[in-house]
Amino acid sequence: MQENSNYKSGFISIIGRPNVGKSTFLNRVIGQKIAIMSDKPQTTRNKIQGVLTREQSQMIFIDTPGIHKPKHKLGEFMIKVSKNTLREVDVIMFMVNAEQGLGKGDEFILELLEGTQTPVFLVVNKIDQIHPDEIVGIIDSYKSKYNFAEIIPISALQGNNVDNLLEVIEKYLPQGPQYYPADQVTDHPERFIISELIREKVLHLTREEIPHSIAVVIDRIKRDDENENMIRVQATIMVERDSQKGIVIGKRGALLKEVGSLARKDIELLLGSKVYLELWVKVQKDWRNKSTHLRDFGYRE
Ligand code: GDP
Ligand code: MG
Ligand code: K
Repeated sequence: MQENSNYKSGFISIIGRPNVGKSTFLNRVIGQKIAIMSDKPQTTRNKIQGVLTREQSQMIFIDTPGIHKPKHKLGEFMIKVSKNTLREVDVIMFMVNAEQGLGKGDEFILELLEGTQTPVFLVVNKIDQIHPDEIVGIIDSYKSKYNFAEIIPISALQGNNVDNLLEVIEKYLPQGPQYYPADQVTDHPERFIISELIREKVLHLTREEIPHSIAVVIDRIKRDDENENMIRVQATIMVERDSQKGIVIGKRGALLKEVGSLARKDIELLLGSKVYLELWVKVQKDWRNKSTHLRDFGYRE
């Protein structure tokens, strides 16, 4: 976890019609590894597409299900999920294709964005395919439909202006911790289950004393260097207040110890290996503001 108080972190939703270049952009900024992730079938859950860790910020790019295929029938539920997600991210990147005009798919998305308080960036991609003089006209056609916070032309394929886009996104992120270790580029299914197991023990052992606003962040899952039959799991229990920290730790650490011992047994069953579990407790104010996403990513409200 980053302790630097100037550190920024937040969620960015990339939306846009198919083939505008969303995956290409993510691959460019995060790396080839996530290509497979983003082509998985859609579910109703928001999922992380990639985590970009920079010197002063961490950007968590998330998928917004239900918004990528506007031609398909979307249930009310999917639309609601999308709208909730869009309301709660820090930046929405609306990506369009400079080669094509504003189409029905774009209009559908702009309708969904209506009334959203979240800043929306118009990202005009594939500028390598057009003459520079054409950019203004393309931008104007979109500008007349929506009040964008920023308008940024890029080429995801060639990399033009992508660094600038990242700089601007960074400006819009709130102060926050580095949620993910720097070497983690995508989410890990086991991570979610492990965080749930730990959280469940905390809630069980503290009963009513701790509201459900605790969250568990898995900092690391790693095979032990010396003993290959042992997996080391490091996790941080995030609480909102100092008083809650005291409750979770317990008298002389007794409660935390019990949480660790019960959770470790479950994690050993899950991973089929001996586990060494290290737990920390950290106070993170305003945690709940981000709870909706975090719930989907293994940090539950
Ligand atoms: P997605 O459906 O929005 O994820 O789009 P993809 O990232 O899969 O890109 C669709 C196609 O557009 C691919 O063939 C990409 O190589 C191409 N593409 C993406 N970005 C650019 C760009 O900036 N310039 C050009 N010329 N092609 C691009
Ligand atoms: Mg894609
Ligand atoms: K937010």
